[in-house]
Amino acid sequence: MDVVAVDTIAAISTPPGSGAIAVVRLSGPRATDVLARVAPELGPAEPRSARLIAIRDPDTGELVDRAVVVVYPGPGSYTGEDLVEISGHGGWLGPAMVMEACVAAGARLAEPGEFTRRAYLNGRMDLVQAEAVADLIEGRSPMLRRAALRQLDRGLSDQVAGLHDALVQLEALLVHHLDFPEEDDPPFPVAGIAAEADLVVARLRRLLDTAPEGELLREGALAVLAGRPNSGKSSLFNALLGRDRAIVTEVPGTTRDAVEATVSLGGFPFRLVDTAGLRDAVDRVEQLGVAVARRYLAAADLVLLCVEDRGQLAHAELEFLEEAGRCPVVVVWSKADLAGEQCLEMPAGAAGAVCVSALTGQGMAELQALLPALVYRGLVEAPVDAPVLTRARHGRAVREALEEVEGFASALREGVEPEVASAHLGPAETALEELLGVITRDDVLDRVFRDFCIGK
Ligand SMILES: Nc1nc2c(ncn2[C@@H]2O[C@H](COP(=O)(O)OP(=O)(O)OP(=O)(O)O)[C@@H](O)[C@H]2O)c(=O)[nH]1
Ligand SMILES: [Mg+2]
Repeated sequence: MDVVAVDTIAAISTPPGSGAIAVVRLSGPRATDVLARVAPELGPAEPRSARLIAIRDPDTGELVDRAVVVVYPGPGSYTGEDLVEISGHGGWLGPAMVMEACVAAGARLAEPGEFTRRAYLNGRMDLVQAEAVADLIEGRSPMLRRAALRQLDRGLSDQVAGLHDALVQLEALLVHHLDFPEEDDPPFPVAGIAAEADLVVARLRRLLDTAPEGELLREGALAVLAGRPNSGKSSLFNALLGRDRAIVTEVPGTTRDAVEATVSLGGFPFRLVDTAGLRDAVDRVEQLGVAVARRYLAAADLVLLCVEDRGQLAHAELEFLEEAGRCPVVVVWSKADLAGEQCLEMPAGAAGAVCVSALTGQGMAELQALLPALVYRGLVEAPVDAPVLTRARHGRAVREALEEVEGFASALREGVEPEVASAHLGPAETALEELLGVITRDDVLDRVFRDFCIGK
């Protein structure tokens, strides 16, 4: 655990640059002292009420800015400590000067995420909620934001805490069983305890099932456009993005390098990649492009195979579908405006097939609805507020708990002494406690807060 925070920290909490307002935040035991030094005319400040006041250099008394200040006394503040917000004029210089004044008055520069880290250390939120704060700031898709807001509201925390309670309850049943005099029938036969454990296993598994898609929610699913040269990949790429990002020409082999852009489809994040048309290129640059395309394809979460020809699928395309197994491949019958309604049936091995015209927009809505359904399956169907595991850390902890409880249930069934079987429950509880940050090592904390911006 961290040592008790004694420093008073300061940071500019708004993004740098021109803007109407910039907020400098102070937190720590001396926050109000620092404020008194940079705002000498303030006098005693009423908690949580806004005052317009001159901000001055504490050494020279020179006017630095006029700002609105609010004092949030601990322990009811965001950080749990005395917290001050100084909302001054935005811009390149002003906020930095207010910040300098605060440092001259005794505050030190905050590290990334240090405000939220203090909130966590002071019990204002658990680790899962702190992570949600980071996702709210960084998240670029509506669905991640929704999951993060729900997580901040303790959605995931409550679920994990509930599972932890269930484990404690299992232990209690076991103790009750062991305490019972041998001559009587125990109220909780071992088989009954094993059945209770199965229920916990099922709950843990349901939660763990959200992990692969939940993690994609943070990173964006890698959707790669592939197909023969001139099949309309770049046109589709642009149509999905809603802007002309990739070059389109009638010359086969136009795209040579991979072009990547992020886009939100149905609220779900995708990293869309346009690639060089797959063929045995003679041109050296194009050959390299094809190699890059293949690397992307190997890592893809989803492939959009653009096919212009309504005749037979080419050998390479068929081969491609056969190899696909690892991730879903959607066949996009491209240039539908030229081909009319003549779309083929879904080829074997494809996860879907849609007739699309990047030119007229025909089929685009259908395609845009299909893609999230293929990649984010469970999340698309799940109730809006269902908690989601969005980080590898979450998945590891829940998997560990799951394996231990499974071990517990099967040990009981195999006739292992209940005292011995119960050794599985401790580690399962610990895994969930670590997930919530009830017990946490500093290196885990460092990793969680490393990605925060300064001032949060
Ligand atoms: N009529 C019509 N033409 C299209 C459509 N999509 C693409 N095209 C045309 O087809 C040609 C090739 O389009 P691109 O999008 O560059 O195809 P590509 O697959 O990226 O080609 P490469 O990068 O060379 O592999 C261009 O002349 C486009 O204008 C469409 O939906 N309808
Ligand atoms: Mg192209």
